[in-house]
Amino acid sequence: MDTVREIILVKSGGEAAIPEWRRAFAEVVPNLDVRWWDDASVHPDAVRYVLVWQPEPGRIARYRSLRVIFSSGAGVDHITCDPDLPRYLPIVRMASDETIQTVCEYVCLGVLAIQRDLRRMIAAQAACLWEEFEPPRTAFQTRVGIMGLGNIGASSARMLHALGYQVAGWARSPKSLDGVRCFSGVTELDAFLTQTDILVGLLPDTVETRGLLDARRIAMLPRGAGVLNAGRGTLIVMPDLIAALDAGHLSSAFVDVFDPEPLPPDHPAWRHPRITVTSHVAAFASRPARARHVAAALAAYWRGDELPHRYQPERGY
Ligand code: OXD
Repeated sequence: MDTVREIILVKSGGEAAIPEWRRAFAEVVPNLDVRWWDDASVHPDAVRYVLVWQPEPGRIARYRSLRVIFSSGAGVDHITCDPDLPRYLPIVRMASDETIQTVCEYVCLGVLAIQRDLRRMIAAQAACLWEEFEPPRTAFQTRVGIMGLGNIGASSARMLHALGYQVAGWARSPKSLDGVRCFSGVTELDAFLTQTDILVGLLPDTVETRGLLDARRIAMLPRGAGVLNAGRGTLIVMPDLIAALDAGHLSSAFVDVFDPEPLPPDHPAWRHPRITVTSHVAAFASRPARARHVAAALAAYWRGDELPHRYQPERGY
């Protein structure tokens, strides 16, 4: 391993987070010099790595000696949307153990909320109403369909399976996962949707996923189905989702990601009685967990191995 302290610029959590990033990196890669994104004393040619969330367009192109871009989030669209991004640079997705765990927790939270009709319980409390009601079905009788079977989708499938749900999954290309009925490609999407009581969106934003869940596909879900989205907001045509809720075709939705974000204050989703809106909070990883993930990727890079969790432009994630 190189003994020179190589510079990593960090734009994640603001300047106030830098001392914690330094402590976290010192534990796992002590030879890394951790600097704040806007540290004026850093010469651009000295920057070897960046760890970023929503870097300003044009900024990364300034670092001519940059070797690897680390995304501080699970997705990379906040980086690849930069028209000036040098396309040859490798980008590593954040897939820390805590990132995966927290999204899976969110998925279970939302699926349970939809299945047990948590919104109805909250509404009853708000009205001081002692309302006893039965859930229409148990987890054993509920078919959950996960769109996106990467690390997060596969782990979510395992957790949901452990809760008793019948789990299916849909991915771009064929997959095989224990206990999960797998569907793939656009040709199998309709069949997957018709057998899904609660749909879980965990897809990245790509040309192929944009607008995939439109009125026609939402109509393929059985009447009374619920929808959860924790991938990217571009997956769902929101007016179509709202129309399906208003028409009673869908029972409820639990949504963490929107297009655009932040969700504008006048967006109907905020006040819709059947939509739970959360503010892109599904994935959360502590700085030490993210530093460990970066350190493991750097160790592979320094050994000359393939970078793990590398973004593949031809796939779009
Ligand atoms: C993301 C994240 O990429 O929150 O969505 O990590």
